[in-house]
Amino acid sequence: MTISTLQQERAKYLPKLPQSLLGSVKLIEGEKTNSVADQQEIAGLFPFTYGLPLITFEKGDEAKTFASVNVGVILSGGQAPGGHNVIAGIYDGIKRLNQESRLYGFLGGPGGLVDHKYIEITDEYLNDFRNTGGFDIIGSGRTKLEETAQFDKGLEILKKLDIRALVIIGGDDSNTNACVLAEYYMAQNAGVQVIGCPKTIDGDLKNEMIETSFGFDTATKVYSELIGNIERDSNSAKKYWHFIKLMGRSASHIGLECALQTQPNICLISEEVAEKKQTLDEIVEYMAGIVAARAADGNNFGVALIPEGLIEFIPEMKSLIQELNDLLAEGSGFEAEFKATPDDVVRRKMVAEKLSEKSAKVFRSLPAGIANQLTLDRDPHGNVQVSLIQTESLLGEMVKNRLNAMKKEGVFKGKFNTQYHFFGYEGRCAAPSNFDADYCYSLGFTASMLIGSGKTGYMASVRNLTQPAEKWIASGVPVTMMMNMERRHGQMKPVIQKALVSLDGAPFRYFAGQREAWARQTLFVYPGPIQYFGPSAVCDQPTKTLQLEQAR
Ligand code: FBP
Repeated sequence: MTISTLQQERAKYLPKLPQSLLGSVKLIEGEKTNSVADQQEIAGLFPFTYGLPLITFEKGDEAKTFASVNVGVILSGGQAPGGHNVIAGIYDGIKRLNQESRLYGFLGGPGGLVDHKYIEITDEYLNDFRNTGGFDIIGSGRTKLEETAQFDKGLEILKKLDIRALVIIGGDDSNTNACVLAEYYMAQNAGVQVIGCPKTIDGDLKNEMIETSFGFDTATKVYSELIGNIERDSNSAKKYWHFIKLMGRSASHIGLECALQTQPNICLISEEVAEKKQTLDEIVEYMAGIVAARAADGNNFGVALIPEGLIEFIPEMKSLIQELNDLLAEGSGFEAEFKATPDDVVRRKMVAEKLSEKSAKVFRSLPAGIANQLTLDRDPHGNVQVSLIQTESLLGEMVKNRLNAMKKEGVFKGKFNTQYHFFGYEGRCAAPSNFDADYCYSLGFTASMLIGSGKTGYMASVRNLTQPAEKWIASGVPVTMMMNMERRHGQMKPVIQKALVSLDGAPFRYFAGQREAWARQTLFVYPGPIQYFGPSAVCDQPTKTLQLEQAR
């Protein structure tokens, strides 16, 4: 395989670990924990893994011996930079426990466990993947592990390979399921520990104990580089408004972080839209107002950031999407009839007739292309696939219409030419930044220490992340601690609480204090590409979000 010169040099990078994990390690048990809400129900559902104590690893004073252990690992869900280093951390960690330990990777995501598809990860195989982006070392997938038949099928192969611990690297849903699996294997006395690792570029798996999910740092730096380049182009040509949709299925952390790094003219935050109960028309009015104000200053150009999940946060769109999800759910009766109808116009008419009056009105008002996109296949969780909906062009078209009307009223005298972009896949497999390379390796290493300590139902956690890596704190957090009960597909389920952008949080408050100036003036910042070698000030900075959240 030919690899780039950068990759050759980057392969030599030795990820940093917290000081506490460098030699022998001591486990400190903290307080017993409670779930963030719904304690009684969750305690009842997880009799074995509820209420476990927090764990911190500290530097130990005596070398311990560990029996060898066979470990399995699964990558679950969307790619995030640094996944390969989590696996490297697990591998090096279990080898540190005992050189005879072995690591097996299940192929193509959780489905690999159920279908018994795996490889053994050896030194030679792993070395080509250290410090690289992507999940191609074993592949990923979105199969949900939630049925006991799947757990039993998985146990067959775990037993066959004598695997005593399984690490599931995933987002909030995958880690919820990891805990359900941990509980089931405990109840079965199966002798298999299950440990989770917090992954997602979306940044929405975070709480007091998980400061950030891995991949968020690298992905937002890649998008910010691209946004900065576009800002500079926009400021050079002075003839386009660039509408940029940014990935993040639900929360707007990515958009907010990129705005903090690049200071665009507009950045919509879905959580604020929901809080203020804004309608689509109000959002369009806000954007058109900024375009007109800049035009009045002679600036017929600008950059607007739009979070991918926006439409689900606009109350009228949310109701519409919920109705569509139910209507088009597999086995709903209507779904088969809908799929058997080839003509889009007829399909839209059929759908509108089944919706409530209010939602039908919204559905009919949408451009045909967007209405079609809203009826596309759902993901395995039954949700609309927001990455397939062109919110950026929906808003661009609507802003254009509004500006045309304003022109007639004499309140807009400028020009409005648009370019559309969607940044998502560009960042998910980027070579991990130093931060993610170190953080991921530390998470994997922490997972192996949890395995060595016989723990199950825990998520690996590494904290104190705005400090140098030596000062990071390696811990284990009981997954049940992060759970609450939520309605999913009509049923109340225990799930890890998703972290949306907090409007009281320091990152949003800082942004809200600056955005008016960023809108009217041209205060773009051009961050440039991620640097892997060079001064620490450019190579090792954590995200602005983390810096603002942890500013003391
Ligand atoms: P995870 O939640 O699995 O980390 O995935 C996040 C994400 O990158 C979202 O930002 C995006 O909406 C989605 O995956 C796209 O999914 P797919 O890779 O299936 O197109």
